[in-house]
Amino acid sequence: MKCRKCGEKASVHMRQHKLALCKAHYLEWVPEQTERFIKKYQMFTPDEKILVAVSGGKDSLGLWDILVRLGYQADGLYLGLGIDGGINYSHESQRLSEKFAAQNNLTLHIVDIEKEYGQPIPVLAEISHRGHGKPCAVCGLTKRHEMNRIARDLGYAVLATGHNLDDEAAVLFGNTLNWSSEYLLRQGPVLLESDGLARKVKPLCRFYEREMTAYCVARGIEYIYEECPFAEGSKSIYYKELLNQLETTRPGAKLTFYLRFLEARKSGELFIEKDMVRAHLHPCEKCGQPTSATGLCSFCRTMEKVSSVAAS
Ligand code: Q46
Ligand code: ZN
Ligand code: ZN
Repeated sequence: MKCRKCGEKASVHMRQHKLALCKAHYLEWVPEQTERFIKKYQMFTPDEKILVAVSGGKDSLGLWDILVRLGYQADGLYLGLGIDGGINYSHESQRLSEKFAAQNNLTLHIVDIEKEYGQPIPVLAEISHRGHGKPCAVCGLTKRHEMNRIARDLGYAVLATGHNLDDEAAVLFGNTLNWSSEYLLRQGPVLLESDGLARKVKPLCRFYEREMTAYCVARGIEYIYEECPFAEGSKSIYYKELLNQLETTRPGAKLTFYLRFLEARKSGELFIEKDMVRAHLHPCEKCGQPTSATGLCSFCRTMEKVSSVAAS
């Protein structure tokens, strides 16, 4: 297979685009495409400050690298979750995030959940009895809360995450199986700012996971290969496997599934947005972030529970 641009030996072949590229042209193509998506979905402009949620994995480090190469003002945020899982997961992912920031002279904000809230995520989950023995519910809640808090406190207009097409297609698949219209309405490359929350964007949402791996390898970015140990056996991994089977026989199926959804939603074929009753949001009495609950938001309620158990 030859590179479409220069005729040299191709190193990456993207069957869904019927496109093969050599390493040098692939490293140009990825940022060009990202820039195209940023503009198409009106994610942000060069004068907006972007906070990239960095986990030490290929997607978030790849995203940070691409945004900086494109000339955007992008700083990183690493959340220390305190997850070990026998592989020193948090420690290793923090080390690689810090290494990337130092090598590229970038600003990385670090929030250590244990220092901030007294316990690492697995213990917070255990004490609060949320999530049926898995820390993911408390972890997700905490990550969202902390990302919003840091973005607001440090004045970032936009919060960027490294979700790729495989992630987005798996979420879409799950939401479609359940016909979760509320979630389907909110899923997309951009979630606009509201009630003091920063805009959330996913600039990599049209790249396959393996394309991000190829990008990081070609760029020489060192990233953590292991997934969080608690991700094992999750529904999203199962959905990804199903979609990969589909993709093997029908190259491009994942991309079509996601893009057609975005088109259908935009054209109003799927849901009539104005008919959806939006929950009334007001600021949490403790942290000020918007919530539909009365009094405290679910993060603050969880933390109150943790401190009352710890005090008893
Ligand atoms: S939610 Fe669950 Fe992830 Fe948190 S505990 Fe690990 S797997 S990191 S995306
Ligand atoms: Zn080439
Ligand atoms: Zn709160």
